[in-house]
Amino acid sequence: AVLHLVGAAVGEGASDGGCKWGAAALREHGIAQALAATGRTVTWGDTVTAQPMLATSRLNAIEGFSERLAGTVAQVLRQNQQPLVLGGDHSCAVGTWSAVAEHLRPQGALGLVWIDAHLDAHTPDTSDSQAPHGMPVAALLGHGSVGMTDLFGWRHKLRPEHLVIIGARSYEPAETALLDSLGVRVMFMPEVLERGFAACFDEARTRVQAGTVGWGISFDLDGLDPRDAPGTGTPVEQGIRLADALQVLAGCSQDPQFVALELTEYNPLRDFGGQTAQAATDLVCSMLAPQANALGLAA
Ligand code: DIR
Ligand code: MN
Ligand code: MN
Ligand code: MN
Repeated sequence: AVLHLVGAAVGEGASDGGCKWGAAALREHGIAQALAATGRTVTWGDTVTAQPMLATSRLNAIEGFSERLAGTVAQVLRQNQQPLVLGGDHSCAVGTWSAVAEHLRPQGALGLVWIDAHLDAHTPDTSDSQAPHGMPVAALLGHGSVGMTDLFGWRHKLRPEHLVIIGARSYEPAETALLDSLGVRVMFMPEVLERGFAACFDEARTRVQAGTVGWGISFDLDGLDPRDAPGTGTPVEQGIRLADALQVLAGCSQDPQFVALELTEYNPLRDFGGQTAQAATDLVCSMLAPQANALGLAA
């Protein structure tokens, strides 16, 4: 399918707004050309921009943005193209995956692998920071503000058994409490280090494919080790190594059930020398390449 890049220019969901410029910086870095060089047909769509000036609060700004991003992604899917959403802070996941769930709904359920140092499972009631980028997992599971949970007029875009989180190592008790109560499978970083990312991703993919009609990956760049990707909104030590991710995720989009990819939390203001832009570019090329080893050889 044609790969359709959608810029999600949102930084208002995080305390440091630098991620708002992430998609534009990746574009400047040449992410589309790199993807085309793997053999994919690539097109750039509109960039969806959060408009805080029109909103009554930060949450309200993200709600309005989510709805517009969801509309854009839904349209890409209706054209039978494959969305690659480029963040932006991770609050963009609400719009992206609500649209994918809406698109799949007539056929069945959505599966999602969530790679992140964080759990992003707060609601406005539990979050100390009140930062919406800490809330998208909860919202997709049906918990949080109605403006984030009920896009397209329905709730529970994601069933707990269709979600796996990999790489978590920074979170609050309210988040684990919610995810525990729902029975979400979380692979915390100690498990990833012990079993290896390959075994973890394999299990995650099997789980999100079971009982679903389509699946995707939401990749928060802070899931990677800061030695490999320092240019993110909130880096946390001891993450997934880039070399492992490149190898394990290579060609994952070739699965006929793979619907969409989202890459978030790239912060160009913290990316000195472009190391993280290159890591992000290599990562999406590996995942979206039409042949499994197109990038694996270079990695
Ligand atoms: C923290 C940090 N749990 C919060 N969250 C995220 O503010 O809710 N950082 N997602 O990237
Ligand atoms: Mn995140
Ligand atoms: Mn994160
Ligand atoms: Mn985040």
